[in-house]
Amino acid sequence: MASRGSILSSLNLNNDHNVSDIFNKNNQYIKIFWVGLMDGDGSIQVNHWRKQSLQYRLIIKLSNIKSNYNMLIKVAKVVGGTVRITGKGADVIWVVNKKQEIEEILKIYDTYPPLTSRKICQLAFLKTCLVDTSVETYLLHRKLKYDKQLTIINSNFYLKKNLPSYFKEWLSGFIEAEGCFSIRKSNNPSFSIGQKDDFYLIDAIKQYFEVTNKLRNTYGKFYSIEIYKKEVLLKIITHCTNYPLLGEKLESLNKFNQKLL
Ligand SMILES: [Ca+2]
Repeated sequence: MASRGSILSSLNLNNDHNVSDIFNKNNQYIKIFWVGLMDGDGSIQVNHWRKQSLQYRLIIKLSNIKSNYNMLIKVAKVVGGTVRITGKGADVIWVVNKKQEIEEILKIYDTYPPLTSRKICQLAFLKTCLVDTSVETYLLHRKLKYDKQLTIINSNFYLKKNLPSYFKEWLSGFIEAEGCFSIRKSNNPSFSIGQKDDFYLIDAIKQYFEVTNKLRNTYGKFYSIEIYKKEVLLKIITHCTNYPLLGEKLESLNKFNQKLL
């Protein structure tokens, strides 16, 4: 058995390296998680001020509960931006208004692009307006903001066959935004997730968790899956343990987990 002293010295030897390693890994995780969270609950906005100048904004608005607040603080520490309580205390928002800070944050998207067609369009529009800051260009392109959405959807049809390398981390951010762990008393526990327009994303998630039920197209162009099978639910829980949820959904996952076991 190793003596106490040798264990301590070997720990010390690796300590600095490990701490910075874990720190970097964690930061990387938060960045990709943020991309997924933005895809579900965020908004990339450009507005004009009295037709004189352009204003840029990244924003995530959530219900103001402690877990969401803490999550957005974590995001702000790694990604940037600030966290504020609004809506007479009902909402917590993460927001960035400064052009320079936005440009810095957009570098994350260079490595980890958004995956929803809507966010891809919003990002392209923002980039156009950051380069050409005239209100005329803004007004012209605003009308065309979502023109390429259908093309994007079609070109991603087989996303499931070629998942991006950051899909797992992204998915946890997206589940935090759009997933639903249902533990209604009358029903069996279920997990559901859906998205408007983006068939390819729900299809990719379906494949990733090896879900066998059919993808639902309940109303209009909203695509979703609802899972009751315990085997698959356990797979989802395992995923969300390895790639942790960070806000309100972490709480509902914990309750869900207790119900399921
Ligand atoms: Ca949501």
